[in-house]
Amino acid sequence: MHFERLVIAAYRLPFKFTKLKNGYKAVQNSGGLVSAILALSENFNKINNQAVNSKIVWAGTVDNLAEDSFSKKFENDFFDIIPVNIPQKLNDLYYGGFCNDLIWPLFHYFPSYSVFNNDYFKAYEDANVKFCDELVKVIKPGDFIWVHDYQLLLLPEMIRKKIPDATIGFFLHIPFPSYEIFRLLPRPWREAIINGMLGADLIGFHTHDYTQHFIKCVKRTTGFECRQNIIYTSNKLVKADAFPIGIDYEKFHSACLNKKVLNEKRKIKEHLSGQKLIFSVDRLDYSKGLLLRLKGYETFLEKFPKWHSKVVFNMVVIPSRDNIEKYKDMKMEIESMIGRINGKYSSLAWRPIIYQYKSLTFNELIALYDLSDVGLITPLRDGMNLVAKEYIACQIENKGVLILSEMAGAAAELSEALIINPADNIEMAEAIFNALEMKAVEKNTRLERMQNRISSYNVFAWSFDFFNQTHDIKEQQKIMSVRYINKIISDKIDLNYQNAVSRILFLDYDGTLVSFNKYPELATIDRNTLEIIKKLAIDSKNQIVIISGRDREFLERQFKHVNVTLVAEHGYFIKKAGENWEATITTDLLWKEAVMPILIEYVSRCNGTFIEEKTGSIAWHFRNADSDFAQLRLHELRDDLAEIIRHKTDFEILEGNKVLEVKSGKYDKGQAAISLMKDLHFDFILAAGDDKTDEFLFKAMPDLAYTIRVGLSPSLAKYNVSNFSNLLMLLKSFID
Ligand code: GDG
Repeated sequence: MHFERLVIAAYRLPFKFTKLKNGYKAVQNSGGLVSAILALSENFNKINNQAVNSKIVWAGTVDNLAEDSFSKKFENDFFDIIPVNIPQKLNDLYYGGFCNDLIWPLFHYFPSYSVFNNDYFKAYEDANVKFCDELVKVIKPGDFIWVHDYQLLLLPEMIRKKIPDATIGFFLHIPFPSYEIFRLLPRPWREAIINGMLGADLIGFHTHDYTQHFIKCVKRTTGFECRQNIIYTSNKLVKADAFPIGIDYEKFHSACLNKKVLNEKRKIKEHLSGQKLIFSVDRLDYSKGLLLRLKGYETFLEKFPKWHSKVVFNMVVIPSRDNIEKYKDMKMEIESMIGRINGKYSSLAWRPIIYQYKSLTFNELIALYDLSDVGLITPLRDGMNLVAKEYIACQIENKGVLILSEMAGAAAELSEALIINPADNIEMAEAIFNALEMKAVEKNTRLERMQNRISSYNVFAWSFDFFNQTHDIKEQQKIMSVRYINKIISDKIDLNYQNAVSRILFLDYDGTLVSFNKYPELATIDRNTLEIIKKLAIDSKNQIVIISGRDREFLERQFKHVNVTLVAEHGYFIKKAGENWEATITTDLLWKEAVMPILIEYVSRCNGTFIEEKTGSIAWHFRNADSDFAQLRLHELRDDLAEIIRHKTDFEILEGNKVLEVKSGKYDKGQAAISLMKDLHFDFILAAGDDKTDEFLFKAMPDLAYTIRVGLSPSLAKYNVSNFSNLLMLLKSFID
């Protein structure tokens, strides 16, 4: 498979627009993502062996473009630029509102800062639609669409709806929170976000933890099965995985020795006059833990007076959102705390904190990274934190020590840093002391390991990895789709059906003819489906068999007056049309006495589960329980039951869709089906089912049978359909 062109969608375009006399000029920023994308595109062109390099398409918003210029075409040597126009009012509700007043604080574990406003969500949807509208105008077959970050969580699904076979990757740059936080979102928003993201083929996060949180949220929100980071949605496989973003290591490393940086370093050294330097740089934001960092530094000054006059802390805060009350207050608090600490500890010759509220030039930043003895990076939450990696890359002239918060995604990779809890001021104070006192050998060993790691998994390796994994999941989807019933196969089945003179159709009930309901008794058959079954059953060439794990009464109620054969309790009972129920076996059910108390115990040990007792079996349903917790209890329950099976061999365990059933071991759906076909000749056989219990049915079928598994799971069946409505379409085609 070839990806021929890269299409990036991110909230902000990495271009500055300069107004010229007759239009605008777009100047490219030199951020890590831009470099990575350029390298990735080169790789695309190499893989695809293209003579002419195709340009990368980049869609995003711009600040200073006049409205009438949005329809113009902007391009440079590498990019086709698609400016997305989000009118100011909409942007305030979308970006200022849903993104930054809700998702940002919530996903960074500040629920009390989150603002829940219905207008915000509507604006969020509208803005994502605007992105989608612009993108579908330019997307071509063979494109690889890469959507970035929390401003565009709904976009993958929107694109998928318009272009079903598009290749879409999504990467989240901020943390994905645990379900306990995520569930604070109103249910429709939660569902929209999860389904929006699942529109992608591959979903990337910075860490394994964020990936696991996401998977848990998927399970809780949609009920989809997930195995080894693969999510089995109703119509395709989606992979979620960790891709810790890297930096352009060489760019930072080599910059330390460039002339301008050397000049900056000289100026800083003159200013320092031999004092040790602690450095931090962050955007003004509550997630960065600025006040707690000051508290930790103050504790250090208190506990270790020998360092007074010998160390300065250069705290750089990059201006951000300071027109908003919350940020304004935070800035004032920071400045008053700095004033207090400086007031308390300063002397004529020494100020313990040098505070700058401004941006640095690239050269100033590199000089400070290299010269500082301690990098103090202590966010309360951070998706990754690139500053930590850049700091490590820039330790050349003066080898320093990184103190890093365990709450930053980067902590997972930079384990040789001094890892601290940002809320523990004593731990932070001691870490500063240890860093300042650390021997050169230890510093070097720690640095070398971290430098090796981040220089090899750099931003280029990161983007290639993402690209390759997208390719892999696409391949896996292809393998699955070979088994799907497509138009050609369904036409062939239909033709064979029409030509046959004697047919038998075995149809499972739950998940096959009806979708699942929270409570089994509410999963009743709908009128349209029943009409299809009735029409099939009227045809004298047909024998229709409803073959289910349900009890006799339920099936009879659903198919009253319909000319079908009913098989209840997985084959224990059979009722031919117009006849009475018959038991297929005689079995002793004494095992129930031993099993029932165990299942009752598991109902109380796992909230949301319940028992359904039938004549020949007992089922433990866990559809309504927390899926991970239920899985744990399921393992334990299997063990407990295995213990009894060792002594009593007359029952077996059957696992269906979110249900464990204990039944006598002497019958199954396969045997029931065989008994119904005995001594009869059929030239058309179809068997459809959705779970493990139907595998017995598939296994028992002769070669000529069309066996169909509803859903995406691997199966003995010859074919899959993605959901029960696709199966109904096939059945309907027989009578049409
Ligand atoms: C998101 C996630 C995740 C900072 N101050 C100056 C300056 N910077 C540059 C740094 C660094 C970047 O800004 C900040 O790095 P972050 O990691 O905080 O990145 P963000 O884009 O803000 O945040 C974050 C990241 O995405 C990547 O996935 O790590 O967790 O929140 O590159 O060098 N650059 C210059 N002057 C400054 O004053 N020149």
